[in-house]
Amino acid sequence: MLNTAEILDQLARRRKNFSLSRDLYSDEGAYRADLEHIWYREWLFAVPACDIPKTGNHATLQVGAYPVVVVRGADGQIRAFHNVCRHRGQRLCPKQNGSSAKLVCPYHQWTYDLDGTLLFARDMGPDFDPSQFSLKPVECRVEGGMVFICLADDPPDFEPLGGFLRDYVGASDLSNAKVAFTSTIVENGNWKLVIENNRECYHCGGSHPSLCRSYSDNPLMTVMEGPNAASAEILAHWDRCDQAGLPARFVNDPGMQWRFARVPLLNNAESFTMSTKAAVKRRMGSIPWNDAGSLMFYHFPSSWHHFLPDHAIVFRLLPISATQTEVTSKWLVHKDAVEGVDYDLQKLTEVWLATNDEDRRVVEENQKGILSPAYEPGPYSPSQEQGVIHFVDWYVRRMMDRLSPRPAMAA
Ligand code: 3BY
Ligand code: FES
Ligand code: FE
Repeated sequence: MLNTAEILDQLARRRKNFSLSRDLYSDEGAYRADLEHIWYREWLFAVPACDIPKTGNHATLQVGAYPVVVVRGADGQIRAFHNVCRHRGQRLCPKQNGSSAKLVCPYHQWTYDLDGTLLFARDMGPDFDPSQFSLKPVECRVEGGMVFICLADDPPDFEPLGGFLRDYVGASDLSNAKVAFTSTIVENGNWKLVIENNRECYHCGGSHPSLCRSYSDNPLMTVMEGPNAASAEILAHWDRCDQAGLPARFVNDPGMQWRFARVPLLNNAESFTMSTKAAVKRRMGSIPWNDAGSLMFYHFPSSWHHFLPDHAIVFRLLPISATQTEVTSKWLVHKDAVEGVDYDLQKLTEVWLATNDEDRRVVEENQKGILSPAYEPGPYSPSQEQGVIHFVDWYVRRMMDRLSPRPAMAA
């Protein structure tokens, strides 16, 4: 297991524009450092707010060692808490999704209000002060209908991401959406391999026959230079969106942690379906046309998303171990769309269920090859894998920043 100095050394010696060392994709020490310095410190996408639409609805997620619960309160507010009972530490809410008027611990029934206050604890004696035993809060922000959490006590600034979420994702009006389907899979690969694979479409032609009916594998769709620099087709799409007041132009974090861009699909395809036509009769939000393309949003380290005219798909990854990653996908549709009438669930989900499984296999084979003593880091394609380079550069910068010894404070 690598120690901090050895991890720093591998990060410092990595060859620019090449894949990382085997250890950084598989070693237990490197994995623990990723948790400590990335996963426990960054904002993480948790769920779309419409996953918990009503008071008492909650959703859980496991971030490394930390179980977290996200709850909709009686005031409509969404809050996040450590999902750990303040009595003897039972995991409070065991299910991925649940609903209850109060949060009741399954062990000895300590009962918490939806705002985390301890309301009731049986037979705790006259000196017991329940106000000392509220659930521990987790930082939580909701913008554009997307819930983000951060485990750090001093989270990084959420702006300007929040403003772009309001504008770009706001156009899909997730407050009037519902979750039509959730899929959770485990990929036997390091979380960084899952992101790297997502950040390029060099593999799409060879791996994704159904996605390639509607999604162009032209790397210009995935990597852009700026709001006024893209292919003629994308620029024309942005002009058209501008005229309709639909946020579309490429915008990115200078540090490349996140990016938004609305891109056209292939040959005027409407949606990620086998027919390339819309899967849902009712459009979401204020999107004016069926061929408005996909608003692609990614945010390191934990999510990428597609917002289409007729539905949206949000993807969340969470590390499970050095070589295992959970990927949860949720398909969102207008809240009044009726399954079997306005959409067919199979037609809505089949392309990305297949794509996720194809990506799982790619990632698992990638991990197996990397575990070989014969593996050595290989070069990324400058035209096809620019998005991967952005991610790896972001990761290495963050880790080196946070792992580097700080000069001692003056006494
Ligand atoms: O879903 C995505 O965002 C990425 C973009 C390129 C490959 N993959 C389909
Ligand atoms: Fe929760 Fe005992 S551990 S009530
Ligand atoms: Fe893929």
